[in-house]
Amino acid sequence: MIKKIFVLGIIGIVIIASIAVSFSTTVESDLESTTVESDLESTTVESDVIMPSKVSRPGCEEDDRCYIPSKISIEKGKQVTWVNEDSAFHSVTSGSYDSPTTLFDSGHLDPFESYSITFDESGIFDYFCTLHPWMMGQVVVE
Ligand SMILES: [Cu+2]
Repeated sequence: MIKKIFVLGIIGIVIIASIAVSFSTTVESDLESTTVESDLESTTVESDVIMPSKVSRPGCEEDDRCYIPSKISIEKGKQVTWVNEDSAFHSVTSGSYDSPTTLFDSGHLDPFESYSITFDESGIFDYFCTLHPWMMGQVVVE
């Protein structure tokens, strides 16, 4: 009799343990799926200006499409976000290739990397890509 109770007890523990294990895996997989979702959200950065594909070769300057749009007008205090949609590195660097300034410099942006700056002063800000001198753009802050 005691042996029977003991065996039943063990079976009970095994059942409870397996329920607990399956419950915890459910929780884990839920956590994983939420992580994946938030990763997807973080990759969709809202861009104001993009570097389109194939601008690492000269030619885009002919129809002003190295940065799209190549000229953007914003209000003072607003932010501009650039997204590199090309498969090559690019930069957003203040000034021009012949006379760069130290106002801002994104450094080399990886494909699909973004860069944002808030403009607190009005003015016309030229910028270019340090890797591709023909890539030029302008931010007009009003
Ligand atoms: Cu470039």
